[in-house]
Amino acid sequence: MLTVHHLRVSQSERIVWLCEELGIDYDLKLYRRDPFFSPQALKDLTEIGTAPVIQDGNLTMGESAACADYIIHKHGNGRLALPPSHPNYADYLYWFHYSNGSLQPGVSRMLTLKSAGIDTSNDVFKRYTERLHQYLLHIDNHLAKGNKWLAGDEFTAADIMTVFTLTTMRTFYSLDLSAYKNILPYLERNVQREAYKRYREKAEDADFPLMIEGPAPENFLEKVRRSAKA
Ligand SMILES: N[C@@H](CCC(=O)N[C@@H](CS)C(=O)NCC(=O)O)C(=O)O
Repeated sequence: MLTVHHLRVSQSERIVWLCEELGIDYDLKLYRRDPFFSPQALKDLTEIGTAPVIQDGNLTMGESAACADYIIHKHGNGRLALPPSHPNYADYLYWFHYSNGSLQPGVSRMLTLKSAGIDTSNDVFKRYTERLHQYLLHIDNHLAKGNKWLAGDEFTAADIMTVFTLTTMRTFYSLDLSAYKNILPYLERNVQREAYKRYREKAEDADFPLMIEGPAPENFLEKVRRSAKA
């Protein structure tokens, strides 16, 4: 039986959502942040200690893109990936990898710079702010061309990989998406999916805001820091 280890309010939501979309059997283990990073039980599973982690027989593996690919091909008969014979195969590959190769690092970098207290008038901060805008605009422009999903007409794992950064991740870095008029309805389409709703219930993330509105959501990090000081 496949086991999925999910840290609440984290990028492991992708893997729970994926399993729900595929309709496969899996055992879900839930963890809470302690207070911000992984709790010890999750840290003990891999050398890096981050979520997601999956276990399947003798295998224990992290990295959300690797976990997604593994589950799709080992347990999902390749569903939610496009095969090389599909006309949109390259789009699928591109957007699947863009999520963790460019977009997620783009937001994480801003989070790191801000957490380190960098002056926002600093040239490095300005350059990476502009780069993040490019990353988001790139998605927005692609959706504006009539692409319902990132790989075209079909919903795929490329969407599952991307939505975390445009939603839940915004609670760690208060990203304002108001300017991206095609991303917002795209997010709405994703969260309306029955499998997404099931992931939220099963992962006990349903009390957490969806974060699909334009204005920047409240910063979780600040909240944790404030409650630690109180
Ligand atoms: N590139 C990795 C990143 C994993 C990662 O940083 N996960 C975060 C959750 S968003 C985490 O586990 N944070 C807790 C910690 O670092 O202790 C992936 O895609 O799985």
